[in-house]
Amino acid sequence: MTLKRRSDQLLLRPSHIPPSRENFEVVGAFNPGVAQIDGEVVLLVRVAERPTEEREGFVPLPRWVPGKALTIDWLAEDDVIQSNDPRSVQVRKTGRTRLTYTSYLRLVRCGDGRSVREITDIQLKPETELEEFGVEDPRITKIGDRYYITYVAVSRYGVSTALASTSDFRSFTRLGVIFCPENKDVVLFPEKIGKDYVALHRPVPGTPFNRPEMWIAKSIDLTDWGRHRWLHGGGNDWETGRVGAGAPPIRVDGGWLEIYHGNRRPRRPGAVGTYSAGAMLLDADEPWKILRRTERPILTPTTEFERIGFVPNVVFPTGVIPLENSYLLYLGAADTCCAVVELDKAELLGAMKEL
Ligand code: MAN
Repeated sequence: MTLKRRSDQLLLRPSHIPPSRENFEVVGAFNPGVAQIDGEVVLLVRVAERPTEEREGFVPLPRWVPGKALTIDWLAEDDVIQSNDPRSVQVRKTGRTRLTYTSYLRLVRCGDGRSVREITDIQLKPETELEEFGVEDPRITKIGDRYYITYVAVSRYGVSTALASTSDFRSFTRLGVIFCPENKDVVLFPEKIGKDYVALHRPVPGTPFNRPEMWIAKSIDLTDWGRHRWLHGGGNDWETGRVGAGAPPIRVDGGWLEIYHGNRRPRRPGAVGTYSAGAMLLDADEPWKILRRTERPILTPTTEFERIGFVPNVVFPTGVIPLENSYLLYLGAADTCCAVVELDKAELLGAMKEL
């Protein structure tokens, strides 16, 4: 049984965001990083856009030229392999993946966090050669008086995770790639544990020894990460495909609360498989120890906006704001929209068991 939702609210649809250029359409406004600044909830939303122009017999694949603008590589249809997954194609000659869209990040102000107040022009766009296919899926952690944003950087060199920081959500300082390909779902803990900063990350093994699973690492400066340990590999039926950190961990009684995602291994090859959310409690001082975990997901795709979209049946938690008796959990829905779900605090904490 999933948790009862006190409320769920669709915050943003792609149609709410104007395309950033002519001849492009917004296909997703999803997977938002979440922070509170000056008493207001702000989202850094992943905006995915794709070209609208069509050329008979060709597939348009967007790419940022570092230091310049966005360009489109037109590949002949015969030169690419298309699958059931609309997000990417494979280039026949090289066997490499290209995305059919490109993503950038855009700041949206949400007042008390339950509705959109302003879609701003503040953007974090791809800039470096390691970001040429897009920047995606930001997670935000306030450490001291700065906000640190981990985000996915996609390029011909693979899918890595980079770090940026800001004090005001107007200008951003890029701190470079912190986890090399393939690694995503990186979230930072909001304070040092002992002498170290701590991150959860999710390497994707290239050999079939294992599936994509959650790891934990330490750093003395937030940019050089080491002392890695394996943390969690799924185990229940809803998380047989892949697992990854969702919201940055928050401190609760007895440890750290981590709300993560699990993907059920798809039956059809090329399909994506349902994404659900679960929760785990990590030890306060030794966060590589899982004290308790939810056996069943706390959320599965149930609303129309979670079930129908660019990638159907996805709830992808990316940030949490604690209120007095509840949590506002922010999520990407169906790789298309942003939503916020309110969950009862006691019910969520009580759903985690020693497994
Ligand atoms: C996966 C999905 C996509 C994403 C690519 C690259 O295919 O998460 O949304 O664009 O990886 O990160």
